[in-house]
Amino acid sequence: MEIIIDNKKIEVDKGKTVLEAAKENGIVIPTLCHSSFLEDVGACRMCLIEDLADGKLKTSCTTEVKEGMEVLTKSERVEDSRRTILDLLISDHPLDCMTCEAGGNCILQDLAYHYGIERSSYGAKVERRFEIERNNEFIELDPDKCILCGKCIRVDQDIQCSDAIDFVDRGFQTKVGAANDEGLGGEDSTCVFCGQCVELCPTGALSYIPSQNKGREYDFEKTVTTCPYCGVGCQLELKTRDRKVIEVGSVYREGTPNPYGEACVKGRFGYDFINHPDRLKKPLIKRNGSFEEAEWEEALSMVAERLTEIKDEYGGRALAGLSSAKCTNEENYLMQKFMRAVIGTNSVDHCARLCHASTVAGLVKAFGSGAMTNSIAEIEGSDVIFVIGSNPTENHPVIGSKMKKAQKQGTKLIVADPRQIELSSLAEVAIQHRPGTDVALLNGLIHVIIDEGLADQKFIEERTENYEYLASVVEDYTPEKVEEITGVEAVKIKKAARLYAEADKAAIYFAMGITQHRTGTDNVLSVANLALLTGNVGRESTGVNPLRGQNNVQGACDLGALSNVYPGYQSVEDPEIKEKFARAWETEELSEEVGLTVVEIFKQAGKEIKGLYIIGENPVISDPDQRHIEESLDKLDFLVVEDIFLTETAKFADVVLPAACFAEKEGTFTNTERRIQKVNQAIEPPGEARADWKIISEISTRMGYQMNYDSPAEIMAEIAEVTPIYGGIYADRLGDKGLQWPCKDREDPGTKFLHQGEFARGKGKFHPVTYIPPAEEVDEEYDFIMMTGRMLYHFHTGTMTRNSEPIDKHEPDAYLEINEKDAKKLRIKEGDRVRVTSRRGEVETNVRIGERVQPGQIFMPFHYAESPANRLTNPVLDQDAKIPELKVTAVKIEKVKSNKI
Ligand SMILES: Nc1nc2c(c(=O)[nH]1)N[C@H]1C(S)=C(S)[C@@H](COP(=O)(O)OP(=O)(O)OC[C@H]3O[C@@H](n4cnc5c(=O)[nH]c(N)nc54)[C@H](O)[C@@H]3O)O[C@H]1N2
Ligand SMILES: Nc1nc2c(c(=O)[nH]1)N[C@H]1C(S)=C(S)[C@@H](COP(=O)(O)OP(=O)(O)OC[C@H]3O[C@@H](n4cnc5c(=O)[nH]c(N)nc54)[C@H](O)[C@@H]3O)O[C@H]1N2
Ligand code: SF4
Ligand code: SF4
Ligand code: SF4
Ligand SMILES: [Mo]
Repeated sequence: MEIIIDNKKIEVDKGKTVLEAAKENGIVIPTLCHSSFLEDVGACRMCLIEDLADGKLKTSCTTEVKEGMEVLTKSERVEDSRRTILDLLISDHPLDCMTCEAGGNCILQDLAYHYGIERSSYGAKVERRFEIERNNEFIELDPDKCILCGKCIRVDQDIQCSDAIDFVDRGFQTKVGAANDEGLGGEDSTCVFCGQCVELCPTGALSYIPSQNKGREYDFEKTVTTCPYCGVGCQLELKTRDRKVIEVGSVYREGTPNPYGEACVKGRFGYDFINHPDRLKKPLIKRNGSFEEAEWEEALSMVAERLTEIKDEYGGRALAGLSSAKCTNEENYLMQKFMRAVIGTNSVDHCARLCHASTVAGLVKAFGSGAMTNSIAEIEGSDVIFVIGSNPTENHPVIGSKMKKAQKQGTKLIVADPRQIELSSLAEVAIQHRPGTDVALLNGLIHVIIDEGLADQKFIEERTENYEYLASVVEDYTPEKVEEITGVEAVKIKKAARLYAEADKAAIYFAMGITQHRTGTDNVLSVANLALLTGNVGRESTGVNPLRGQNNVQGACDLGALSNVYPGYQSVEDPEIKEKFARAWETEELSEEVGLTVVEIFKQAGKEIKGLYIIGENPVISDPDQRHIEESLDKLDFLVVEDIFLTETAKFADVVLPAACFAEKEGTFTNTERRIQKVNQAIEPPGEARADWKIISEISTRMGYQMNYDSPAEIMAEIAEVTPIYGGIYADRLGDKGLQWPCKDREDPGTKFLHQGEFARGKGKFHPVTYIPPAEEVDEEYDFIMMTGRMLYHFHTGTMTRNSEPIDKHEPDAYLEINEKDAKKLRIKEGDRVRVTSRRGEVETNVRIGERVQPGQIFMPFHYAESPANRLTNPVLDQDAKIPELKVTAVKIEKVKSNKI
């Protein structure tokens, strides 16, 4: 339709608001309470316009366009009203703009300046009416500066879905407040410090508590880049000054994993590690048992010489490399190329082995591709979401929020987790099965679906194979039998089965609760069976979605940092593929023998393996059976560790090389939905630290294999040539929102969801599996089952989050979760210290009592070097995927010391 704004004719779509129409046509209407992705409430009245039809002033954010409508956005009446509104707003607003944290980043200040209002004509003396709330490490609220626009509340409730804040209604004393008005850090507060409310606040009412003298918004340089923590791949804006990251702002961009500027506490506040004084700044060489600083030249030559010596003496297979899911795609590509083309071994692996190795093994068998089938943006469209062995609100928080949003809008959740996680409380069916019984549970669901005729026969006939075999194997798994194995009531199993099978679009999301078992691959196959049975693959908002963990674990796998495949999952055992890479890389070193995996490398240390090159991994804390890992590292002839900190692992090294972190280099990360996104350099590396791709190239060149890349873009171009799924990925094509593989050539726009019409392997294949119990079960001595995993605030071995001040202050101590009933039996109270012992070792930690875990089970995060969960874990492996059983360990618990407080 046609309307006239400020005497200008404008074409506009029906259903738009006047504000939107104006914005689309470059006409600026000031707003305070509006945001393009939040519901408009017309609260601030700054966006007034004059409607010439009736002469009335209307809020443009809530007024829909009408054919032939004529409005003025800057008439005298409009501008006068705005001035009056601002005057009023400022009448009780403290005018400490000179010292206000929001200075330079305050819409109210900008508007007051624009409308020439220096102080309120109402002459009110601004007195403090409220206390400033600062009872947490991250965010402060100064209610006196609040103009009650409600943006913070809307983003908290509608996007973040934490329902942490609301108006606390006391008439004139109305303000924004958290639970019981006890502040965001209050005991009952549900705030998770994502910072989205701060980002949208148009004044200084909500602000970040700066950990340093941060300066003004206009002093900052700004660089958009990809978050270095989890696989969601949020886009973040690094604000920097004097070579330091000072603050992390939101990026609002359609088509990214976080279009509404979403983030979690780690992405938002976990940046102090970048400028931490302990960052490695110079290479270190160990002499007589202690490290000495060295020049790059000496360190690189030493690494090249020692690796060459070992290779000459024992052959390339005596060396192994661990690549890094923290590093870029380009760096992972170079690392595996170096190990294969220069050293001559396929023993290059990385933490995916401890993570989703079983996913890749299982899904390749079932579908032909191991990646997440669908995209993050499709979450909202699912009718049912089945979350099994994944705790998204803590570990993929932006995805967790999207699930909560979907649930608010009517999507039904099924959650299967031995613990009661946050999503369990929102679930239509919440299942708490015994750890390690997932195959039985999933077979039970499949049994009910077949039994009740709820399977998708058409899909099974047209698109799958091996169904009959599946049907015969699950016949045994009656709900009653499954109840015995899993501890889940038969009626609940039936209810979950019906809910999932009867949905039009049902999606499964899973992670470590499924993969980290000696039956990890079986678990994944069971998940795939369930989806195939009901036709929930190859369509929008359905699928089998492994949530990938590290920021670039998807990319590290894609680019061949795995001991059995070249980039693009091309088998090392296939002679033709080997030939192709030998030609492309101009080398004769390539081996057709599958290399050793992470855990196997340590098992062979001192035997088959003499030297190890570790980039960006900290296995002393992250691998199972710590004592064994330490002994293995000791047995090596030569260890080189390339990291950003002197980690527990680096301490064992002969040479330590200082690496640049994500904020200090260029490249790309691939997120969980297969989206390749840019990593942009914001600051220079500290001291003499260098980007990993440069370090690998230098070592390679010194070993006689030239690597002379000018930039990561040049490496990406080489990747595209040898990696069909990345065939169309070039740095210049990535733009603002990246590209999702498979992307075969420069014209290919990438792929939103997989297996549409046909599976990557042709037909989807059912793989019936039978239930095998975990390797360790409780006995008289070890009478608890310990699960290990993560919590919201910390990341893995803590090098990043525990070196980020506000986060570490908020969550300083190691702990385990135990059920109230067990605590009572053991006579332990909250905060008591206990000793946890397994067949492999013991640790001490503090107790958190609650109902998150069931009796007989405990949960321990593995983030804490002082109480390392992996001192206890069992290195038993899944035979297919070689993933260790990190989720089930038999332990005993003894009280050591009472909590004094
Ligand atoms: N805050 C934070 N976020 C992270 C990380 C981090 O360290 N910290 N790490 C990243 C990485 S690399 C990864 S891989 C992901 C992991 O993300 P998740 O897989 O979500 O993390 P976990 O806490 O290891 O395990 C998930 C859940 O599995 C449950 N579980 C335990 N045993 C079983 C079982 O036998 N069956 C089932 N069905 N469930 C079980 C646990 O109770 C837990 O809630 O997180 C990523 N995101
Ligand atoms: N008990 C138990 N153990 C587990 C798990 C579990 O659930 N339970 N989960 C497993 C899983 S899923 C995973 S993924 C692993 C993770 O295990 P790791 O990968 O070992 O853990 P991180 O702490 O992420 O290690 C990353 C290292 O890279 C460094 N780093 C960061 N950025 C850069 C960079 O740009 N360059 C270089 N060179 N280094 C950099 C960091 O300082 C850190 O030392 O842990 C596994 N271990
Ligand atoms: S920080 Fe996040 S969770 Fe906390 S109140 Fe603000 S939007 Fe809500
Ligand atoms: S705190 Fe900020 S965003 Fe929230 S209502 Fe007040 S002014 Fe608006
Ligand atoms: S959800 Fe993941 S990617 Fe996003 S900010 Fe948090 S840690 Fe970073
Ligand atoms: Mo992981």
